[in-house]
Amino acid sequence: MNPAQSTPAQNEPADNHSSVIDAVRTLLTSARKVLLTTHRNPDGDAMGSALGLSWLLRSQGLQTVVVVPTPVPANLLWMPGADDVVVYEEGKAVVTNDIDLVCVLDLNAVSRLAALGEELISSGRPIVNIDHHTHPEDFARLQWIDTSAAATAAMIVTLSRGLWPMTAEAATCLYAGILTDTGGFRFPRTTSALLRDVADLVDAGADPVRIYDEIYNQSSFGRTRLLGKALSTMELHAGGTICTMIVTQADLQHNGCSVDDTDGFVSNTLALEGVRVGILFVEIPGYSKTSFRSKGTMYVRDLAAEYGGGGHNYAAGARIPTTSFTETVQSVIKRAVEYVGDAG
Ligand SMILES: [Mn+2]
Repeated sequence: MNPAQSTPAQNEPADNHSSVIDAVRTLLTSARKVLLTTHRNPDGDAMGSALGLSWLLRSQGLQTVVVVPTPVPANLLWMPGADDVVVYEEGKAVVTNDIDLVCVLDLNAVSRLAALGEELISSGRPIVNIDHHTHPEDFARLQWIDTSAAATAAMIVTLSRGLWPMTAEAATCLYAGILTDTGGFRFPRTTSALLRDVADLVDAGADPVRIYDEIYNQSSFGRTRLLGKALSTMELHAGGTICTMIVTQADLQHNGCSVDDTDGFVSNTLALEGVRVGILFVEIPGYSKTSFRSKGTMYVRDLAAEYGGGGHNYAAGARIPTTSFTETVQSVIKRAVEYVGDAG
């Protein structure tokens, strides 16, 4: 039983958050033009929360612009508003004079904005941070952090309730964010309250069949072949409680894939009976993009943090510098075995 599920009140419209939610609402509704942004390599929740909030603000007559530090992945380009998203280019200013508020979504550290973060901070504009990751940095004027939220998109649903009517475009984006961050309503924090919110999104026009199809049924042939290769590298450690998976540069090139194509691969490690920790290593020149997943009473956030990474208790990641990818993989596995042993 995970901690979030054992306390049913945690995913209710949180009373302990109500004053900060009110403050966020006040800041957002008093702005004229809001720049919304999210983390590099944006995922479904990053794009879903940014675009979803953008649509809601626009429905209230505000102007918005969504800026991302790195391009929107191909399987999210269908999202309403994705065409108008600005991909940040260093040296090309995005904080124009008319922007009076910056809203940073689904991230807890300025470094995850890459070079865009520096421009936002130095612009001096007030920053609102809405996020559900643990251990947030203190970089915003106003921070609303709810680590019990299944997705940042779910926090936007809470934010809008009783304030702004849900539109079909916003509902579609927010549904996509919740769908992806819960792994299709399977991961911890998939509470009854969340599913009621999701039902409201469907009532407002989100189409579960179409959204699933757009996100999950668009794999290229190369990506599925790459998954096959990755599955064939799986190894068990620590008495079958750790499962590792490896994707090399050669695998990516051979199948015409980029690192984004490995998104979601790691969840296969937790599908094995007895496995409590899953690790995916993707070889990038100079580092290993390392994804950690866990279940039950095992948390991997602290393990990722040992390598300068972070994330959630059950889903975390780190970019681990490498001189030899193979040696890095072996040393992380060794440490993970100790980590699982320590946790008992
Ligand atoms: Mn998220």
